[in-house]
Amino acid sequence: MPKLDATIRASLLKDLPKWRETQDRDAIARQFTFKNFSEAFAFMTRVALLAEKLDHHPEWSNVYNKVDVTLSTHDAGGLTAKDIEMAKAMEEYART
Ligand code: H2B
Repeated sequence: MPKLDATIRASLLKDLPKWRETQDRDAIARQFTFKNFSEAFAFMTRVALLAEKLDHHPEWSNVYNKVDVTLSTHDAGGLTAKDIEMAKAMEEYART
């Protein structure tokens, strides 16, 4: 899985306005806020199942109703299409 080239990457990130590019490494990050822990954990459960299916796993932490996520492809040493796919799925899951 190749790292995204700069042009494609910029255009894909336009569709993910709530995600920021991290300063220290080639990754994107976002904090999700839910109503309570139960909603946050339900989100994490759905993401976990997808992560296993895609064999692509988020770096994340949870405190009560907040989930902090960083996405990067470790094998590629940076951002790839898999991270974009995962970010879009997370957006979808957080809405529903
Ligand atoms: N997740 C992420 N975020 N990046 C990877 O490169 C990655 C992964 N690689 N999950 C997978 C697992 C790999 O280590 C296994 C062996 O397929």
